[in-house]
Amino acid sequence: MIDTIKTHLQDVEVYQASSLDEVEQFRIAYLGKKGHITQLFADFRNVPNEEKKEYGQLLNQLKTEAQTKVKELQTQLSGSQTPKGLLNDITRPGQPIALGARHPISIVRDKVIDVFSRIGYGLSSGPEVEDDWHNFSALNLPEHHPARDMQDTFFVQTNPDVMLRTHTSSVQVRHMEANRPPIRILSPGRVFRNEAISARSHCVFHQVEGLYIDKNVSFADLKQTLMYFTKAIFGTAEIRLRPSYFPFTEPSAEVDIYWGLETEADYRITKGTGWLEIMGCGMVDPQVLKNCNIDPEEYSGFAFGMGLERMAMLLYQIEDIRMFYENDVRFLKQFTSIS
Ligand code: 2NL
Repeated sequence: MIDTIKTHLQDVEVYQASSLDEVEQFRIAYLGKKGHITQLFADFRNVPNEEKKEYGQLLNQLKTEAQTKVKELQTQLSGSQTPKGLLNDITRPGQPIALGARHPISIVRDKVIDVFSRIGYGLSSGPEVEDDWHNFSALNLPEHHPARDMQDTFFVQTNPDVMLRTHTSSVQVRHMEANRPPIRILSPGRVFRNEAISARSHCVFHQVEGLYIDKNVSFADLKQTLMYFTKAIFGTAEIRLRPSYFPFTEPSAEVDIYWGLETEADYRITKGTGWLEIMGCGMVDPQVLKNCNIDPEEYSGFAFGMGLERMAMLLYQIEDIRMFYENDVRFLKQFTSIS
């Protein structure tokens, strides 16, 4: 019986495994409930008295060595060796790569561009630092209009003729100056207002404006275009045009869509009316056409403007405008696309 233990001791000493599975088999064979060592402990009572001492010592030694061996092999095989084998496996599936996500403002802007491109609108861009003519005067903003005030406009180097554009209408003025009708353009871009930052407003935000000028363009054309647009973006063509005022359009209107009153949030968003203002629009004021060398007797047109932050907040249920500019990846990772 002592010889059996000695044989096991040798076997354990030389044992090598090439996988964790093999080590587990080894552990069960020696240390498991029905393993050699358990069995040898059970046989202890049958050992002749004079051999008991040596038997006990050797058996304890065997147990310790088997346990050490198992630990050793487990550490070895769960360390560098397993991955090395895997790395050599060319059939192994690739590791997922963390991808960046598009910014919600970019997603919404591109969606708006896509919707209008399908009815013939092209793109126009222009400078963010503007002069008084393109940002204000050509657009019929009278000299003492509040929008011209220091309170609302960022002037550059205190020069009253150099400012950050307060809307992308300035781009459309430049486009009209440089092109003959028919004109069908969108001007998306960053605009600047000297406003306190809050959950609802920011001093830098994004706009898309649109302009359509041709012979016989009517208010009915404007309404149809808006219905096509709201259907594509918000899924509803149920709109109403509320009379409003802009210095550069006449008549002017605010566009509301019927948002509905199904949830508590709908009551909050629509102030209990079910209607939601999404943009402003109007027929281009004849004086603005004249300012851009377009004859208002021959041509007419409409224009509209919307805030992209507002659109994105409605479409993605974002409560605070500041989220757009903080670049918190936990926020940015959430946006895929809008249907
Ligand atoms: C709004 C309202 C609007 C325009 C923008 C425009 C441009 C030219 C001539 C006439 Cl060149 N109008 N743009 C017209 C009406 C409304 O924007 O609420 N924007 C966020």
